[in-house]
Amino acid sequence: MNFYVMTLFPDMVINCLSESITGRAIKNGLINVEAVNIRDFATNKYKHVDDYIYGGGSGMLMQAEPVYLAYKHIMESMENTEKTPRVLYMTPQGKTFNQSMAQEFSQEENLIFLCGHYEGIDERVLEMIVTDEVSVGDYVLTGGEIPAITIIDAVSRLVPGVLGKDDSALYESFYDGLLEYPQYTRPEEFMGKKVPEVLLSGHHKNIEKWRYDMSLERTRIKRPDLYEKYLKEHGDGQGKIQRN
Ligand code: 4G1
Repeated sequence: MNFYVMTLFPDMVINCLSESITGRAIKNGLINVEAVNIRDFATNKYKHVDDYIYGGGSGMLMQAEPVYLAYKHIMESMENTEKTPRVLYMTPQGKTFNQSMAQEFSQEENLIFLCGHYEGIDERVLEMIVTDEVSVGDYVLTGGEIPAITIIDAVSRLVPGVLGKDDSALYESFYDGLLEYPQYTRPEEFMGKKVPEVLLSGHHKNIEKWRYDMSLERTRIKRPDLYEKYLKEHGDGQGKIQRN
């Protein structure tokens, strides 16, 4: 899967995603991340890509032309363009990103991200190229790069082969809409605090039930919104954790 990121800070994107599981996936050729520096497409000799905002007010806006040229460059460099790729504009005006959007995006072969800075981007180029407006939540940021990195991380781990055998526990959390149950590793006792007895019993049925009960209770207490959604989708909580 190919991710293209249009940004004024390409190093920020590449450096983050070159670490950890996404870094391994890049090395293994399972995903490809290309950060395209919008500044490279400035046509003036000072390489500026922003200007004052028509109608007044404070701050600067990213200009349409370099964004459009960066987009054209990506489209021309692309090998398989039977299907025009989705262009995700990272903006607080977008739909809040969630796991089902991650699943949907992971079906695409190419995804293009557009990251704003300053006060945002000239509306005209957005009208021309953006297919989806996506937000990662309601707070003020300095740019769209960290949201793009967040989405690439969440989507990448759904690409077959990206999660290795030792990462497979990561599959479990959130898959059926519940929070993770409490987990423990060695030693059996830490500063007087013991690992719950059932987990040492080797009784797999009891362990599974304990984990399910803890997941359910933890979700009810910490995330009542997710808990209500889970009950609507799975009935009264008599079911089992589904792993796939
Ligand atoms: C008004 C948050 C402005 C921010 C209201 C989540 C935030 C991109 C995101 C802002 C951004 C609120 C995001 C704000 C984001 C232009 C450059 C927009 C940075 C910018 C709640 C600044 N998910 N924010 N404006 O943060 O890009 O994707």
